[in-house]
Parts: sequence; C-alpha cells; structure tokens
Amino acid sequence: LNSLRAASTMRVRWALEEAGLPYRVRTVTPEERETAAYRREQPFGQMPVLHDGAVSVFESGAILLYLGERHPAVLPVDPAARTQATMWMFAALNTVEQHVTNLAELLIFHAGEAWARERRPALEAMALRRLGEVDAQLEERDYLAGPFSAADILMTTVLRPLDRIGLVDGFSRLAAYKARCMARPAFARALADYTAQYAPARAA
Ligand SMILES: N[C@@H](CCC(=O)N[C@@H](CS)C(=O)NCC(=O)O)C(=O)O
Repeated sequence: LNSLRAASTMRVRWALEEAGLPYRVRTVTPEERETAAYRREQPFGQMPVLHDGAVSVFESGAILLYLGERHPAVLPVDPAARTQATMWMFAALNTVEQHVTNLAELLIFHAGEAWARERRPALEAMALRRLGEVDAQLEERDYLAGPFSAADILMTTVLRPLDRIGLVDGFSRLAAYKARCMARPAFARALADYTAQYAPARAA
C-alpha cells in the first residue's frame, strides 16, 4: 500500500537527492487537501507540490522536468539527449503507469472480490505486455536514455507497486535495471528520509 501511495512523492525526493539540493518536506493533512488554498496549489488535492521560491509546481512528472531543466543530474543538458529522456518520462507515466496502477489497485483494494478475480487476468496480461516491452529496450543499455535521469526515477517508481507480487522478477533485464536504479545512494537517502518521516505515525 505504501509503495502505491508514496510513488509520486518518492520521485521528487529522489530527484532532489540526485541533484544534491537541500529541501524541506511539509506534510498535508486530508482536511487541508480540501481547502481552497491547497486546491490553488494542486487542483486535485494530491501530493506532491514543489515550492521553489515564488514558483509552485504540481504533478510529479512536471516537478522532475522543472528540476531537470536546472540540474544535469536529473536531465541531460544536450537537447537531443534531453528529448530522449523526456520521451521515456512520458512513456513511464503515460504508457506504463496506468497498467501497473490498475493491476496494483485491484490486488490491493479488491483482492477478495469476485469481480476482481475475473478482471485480474486481463489487467495482468496488459501489465506483463508493457513490462516485456520495456525489458526488451534494456537489452543493450543500463538506463532508459543514456545516463541515469528522471526517466529512470519515474520508471523505477512506476514499477515499485508491483513489488508485492513479484511481477517484475520474471523479466531479468528489467529486474536488474530496477535494482541498479534503487542501489543509487540518492534513492537510499530518499527512502530513509521518507521512512523516518512516517515512522512515528506507524508506531502510534
Ligand atoms: N499524477 C499525480 C499523482 C499524485 C498522487 O497520486 N499522489 C498521491 C500521493 S503520492 C495522492 O495524493 N493520493 C491521494 C489522492 O489521490 O487523493 C502526480 O504524479 O503527481
């Protein structure tokens, strides 16, 4: 459940850690998400929102683009390389994420329901198809678009909700790629920070 809920906020922490930028995390209560003030920051009442001086950015993909335009550790400076990375950012968010999310939500929130048992094979087939297609792309490269970039942050966090069912493990290149991305010190720092933030709530 956490990997599903935390996917979007983890992306931003991870990118900030890759860029070596200091940041503060502010949590938003469910009540605050409904306020007019918060809806001006995030029209859907979701997290994350990035504040950088007078700039406020919502949607995790847009936040990574914003950071990437300023920090080469997040997106390459060369225009052609940046286009490649941007392409894969959209592929992760638009072409892969929906299928992962549909399947993960079914398994997490509707596991025991009769309709879910009927729906599962089709959703699983679609998710597997996408995983196979990304796996095939990784035959001759360590990362999706040249050096590690926001594209890999997005693809890795898109895949994480499947951890509990081990679906990615069936694809050796994809599994190795995901492990390679998650072995980065910046990911470890982001995860440690996230875990520390929520530890008091879990213990309570
Ligand atoms: N497309 C959005 C999705 C954001 C999202 O799902 N955020 C989660 C937390 S990581 C959330 O706010 N969930 C509660 C909700 O959707 O109401 C993004 O990438 O920023």
